[in-house]
Amino acid sequence: MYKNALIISDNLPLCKQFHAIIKSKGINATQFTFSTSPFTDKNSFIISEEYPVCVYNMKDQNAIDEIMATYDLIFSIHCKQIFPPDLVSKVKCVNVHPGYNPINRGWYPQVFAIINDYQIGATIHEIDKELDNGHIIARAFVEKEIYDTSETLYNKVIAKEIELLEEHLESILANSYQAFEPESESNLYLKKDFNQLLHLDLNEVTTVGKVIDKLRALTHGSYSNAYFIDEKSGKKVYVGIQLKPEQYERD
Ligand code: 0FX
Repeated sequence: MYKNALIISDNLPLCKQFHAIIKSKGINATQFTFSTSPFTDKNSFIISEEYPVCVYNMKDQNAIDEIMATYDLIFSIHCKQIFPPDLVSKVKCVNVHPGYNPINRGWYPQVFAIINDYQIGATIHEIDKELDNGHIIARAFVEKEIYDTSETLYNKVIAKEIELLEEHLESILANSYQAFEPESESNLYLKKDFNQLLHLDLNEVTTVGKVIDKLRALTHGSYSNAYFIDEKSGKKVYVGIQLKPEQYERD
């Protein structure tokens, strides 16, 4: 049984869910510490009174040394920092990934799943020296619909991540799970690949289907993603899409 687990994250809602799972299962053989990256304001990252949040910068060797000396298990729950090789080879590090590995490795998986018509889901895996690549502890698909946007699909993936955590947390803490190697066929997208999608070329010749797919892949709540340039002002004009499947009423 791992005794001292560190959770490092830049995603507050997910950490709150993680905290709720610990509470609901009454786990007390493992001590948990929550932390963020320097990217996130720790003062607004409030989980509960009993869990003060610290900050770890993975580029700071002193922080890495402290982590290695203190914790025997680390969870990355949407942590925006890359874990250094030294850390992942010495301490068990587990990542909760919003994609189905190895189909959806990397950044904003649901965006690329819509654009490329890949299946998608969620994965809990061990961290190795490559991105979203380690042995798989648990994974599951979600249903992707032709009317999903990035946001609606993301919400299904997050719900699946929470389901997987609920199901597998105890076996991870007890180190009693069976992990397996991911298949070799994989897709990896980075932040720069997402950024390259954003500028819409008004003269591009394509199909209506591809335009709809691109716009729904880039429609996510209030984020300003896809844009074209207004030639008159030189300003960006942001574009989103609304998809409304017909509601059937049975006689
Ligand atoms: O925390 P997270 O959901 O996850 C992201 C990556 O997708 C994941 O692969 C990585 N392991 C993790 C560290 O970071 O990211 P987020 O809360 O910044 O964004 C959530 C969704 O919001 C994202 O999937 C797409 C959408 N989004 C986000 C931003 C910042 C946009 O559509 N536009 C944006 O500018």
